[in-house]
Amino acid sequence: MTSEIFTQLSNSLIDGDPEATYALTKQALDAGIEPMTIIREGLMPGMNAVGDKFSCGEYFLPDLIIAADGMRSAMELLEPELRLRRQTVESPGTVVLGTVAGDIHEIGKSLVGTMLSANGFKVYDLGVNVPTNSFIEKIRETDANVLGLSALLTTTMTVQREIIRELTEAGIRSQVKVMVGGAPVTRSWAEEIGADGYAEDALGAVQLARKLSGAG
Ligand code: B1M
Repeated sequence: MTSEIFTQLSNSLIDGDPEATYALTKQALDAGIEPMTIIREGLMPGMNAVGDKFSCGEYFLPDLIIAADGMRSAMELLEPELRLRRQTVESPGTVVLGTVAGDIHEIGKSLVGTMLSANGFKVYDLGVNVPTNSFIEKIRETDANVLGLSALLTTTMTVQREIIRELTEAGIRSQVKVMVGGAPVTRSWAEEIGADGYAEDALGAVQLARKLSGAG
């Protein structure tokens, strides 16, 4: 039953049926499946398959948009459940988070934000297509100790590097640890641009933010 529902969930994204995605997510939660397992085993494979079909020209932009609608409707159900599973009481740190300028991919960044909040971090999520100076202003305003930069496009990964340079120019590089992520981002890219860490997924982002905050 469990693997069947994951296949159905994945197919509902591939078939562009957000109502089915919502209903199946609810069914999986009602069956007692952990929200993170639903994301990892059911939803991510579906989104990746949609991305692959887009890459090879089988799917077009409207297909991406409708798949994102399905994923968002599932997240409406899953986010409160993830928050309920909050694991710590004392805040390990403050994170300013956003998707870099020129990039409007939201879902993965928001999932990272939800998981950080669920693990006690104070999170300022600036949204998508965030101008560099907005990151800098928010770090100054909140005294954040971690900056999380998401980028989903090879063309916007380079903005992560620009932001790190701007932090140095603004004289605040030493106050904040920078973690980077997003589908095209790699550990070696993070090293190349002078980031303090790279996380592959939302759970990894929590572990990394804890480490960068000296909490784990
Ligand atoms: Co876009 N898109 N998209 N898209 N899209 C990708 C990223 C792409 C890989 C699809 C493909 O061709 N295979 C491709 C990028 C190719 C490249 O540059 N290498 C692509 C493209 C080309 C584009 C457009 C340029 C298409 C066009 O207009 N011709 C355009 C760009 C718009 C822009 O940003 N300027 C575009 C637009 C869109 C939509 C708006 C339609 C929609 C996004 C809707 C939204 O977010 N509200 C969309 C979607 C849905 C996708 C795919 C299919 C799915 C992304 C997603 O939500 N995944 C994607 C294909 C793919 O990723 N396989 C694709 C689910 C999400 C939970 O995962 O975001 O990877 P993800 O986040 C993960 C990890 O990456 C990580 O943790 C998350 C959870 O595990 N992570 C972090 C993310 N941020 C992190 C930060 C961290 C740490 C970890 O620390 C700070």
